Amino acid sequence: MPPTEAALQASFDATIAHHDRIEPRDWMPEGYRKTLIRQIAQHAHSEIIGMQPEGNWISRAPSLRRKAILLAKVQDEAGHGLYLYSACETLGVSRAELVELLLAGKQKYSSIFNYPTLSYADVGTIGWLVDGAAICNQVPLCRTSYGPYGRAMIRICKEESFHQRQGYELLMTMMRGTDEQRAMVQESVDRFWWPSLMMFGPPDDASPNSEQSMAWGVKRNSNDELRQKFVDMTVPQAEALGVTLPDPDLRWNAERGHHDFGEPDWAELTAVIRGNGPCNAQRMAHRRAAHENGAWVREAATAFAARTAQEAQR
Ligand code: BYC
Repeated sequence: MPPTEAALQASFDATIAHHDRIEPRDWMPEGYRKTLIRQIAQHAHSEIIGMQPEGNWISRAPSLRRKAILLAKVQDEAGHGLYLYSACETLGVSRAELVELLLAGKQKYSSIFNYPTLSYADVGTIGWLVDGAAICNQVPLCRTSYGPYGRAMIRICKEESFHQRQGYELLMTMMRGTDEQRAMVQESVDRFWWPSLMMFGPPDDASPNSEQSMAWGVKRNSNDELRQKFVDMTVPQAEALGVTLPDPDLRWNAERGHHDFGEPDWAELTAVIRGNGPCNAQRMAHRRAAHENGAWVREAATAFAARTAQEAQR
């Protein structure tokens, strides 16, 4: 006799309680599957759309060395998108469907990629702050309860750490340069600081998904916990770099053992998520055009696979 739904649920609950992994063929509640598809797809789309702001500078890199580093980083992001789409496909949805959902505006991508990159210093700042925030958020996801997602995150995190370091090294080099270069770095940090804090999502009391996602072990920490960790990690790095973080309320709180910091503009995050950030329309138009221009590659690959299969049968 097949196990009852209650027995399946009990076995799922026990796996979660033991911090063991759920694997693709295991029974899982529909809500868990939907939450994973939502989060992993959003993450995959973020990696792919995240290639645009930095890709914008590949042809204008200031040296061969910088160009090689930036090319490698942007290619890594394409790879991250592919690992994540593959992890998501194990949940019974195809990559083509996920891309359609993104293009139809039914799935999201990270707010951070809706801000423009105005100078080469932004390549460094994205590495330092955006990849730094990504690492804070993603290292705990290596222990997420869904096996394929956790395993994809391990590899992604290793590469993110190279991304963070190349950004910091670029900014450090610029800070050792001319007054003009130092001013470029400060101006870039001023623009990216608050949007980086928003990457962690809304505050815990306004985060509709956190409670259930944490109960399922999909998320291991709350949005505010990770935001605090990021601020604590970044302040000494900013001091070593010689830049000021644009927050007058930022100070060490000895009692809490953490830095206090100002409130991000949550109305701005909501607007950007709803599609009204500075670059949303541009990012989606570019993504749509790339998808349409790549149609012949998908068709050719499908035809080739069909012919190879036919020949193998013969
Ligand atoms: N931007 O209940 P909440 C990268 C949405 S890639 C847009 O707290 P949750 C990189 C949220 O989806 C970085 N939307 O949600 C790549 C939800 O809407 P839905 C991407 C956001 O899921 C290239 C609603 O707001 N990282 O690092 O519990 C180059 C309510 O939020 C944002 C990931 O995707 C946002 N910032 O927590 C360089 C990490 N924040 O879906 C770097 C994996 C919230 O209900 N994802 N929303 O319609 C996560 O850890 C979680 O999904 C989040 C949000 C912490 C982002």
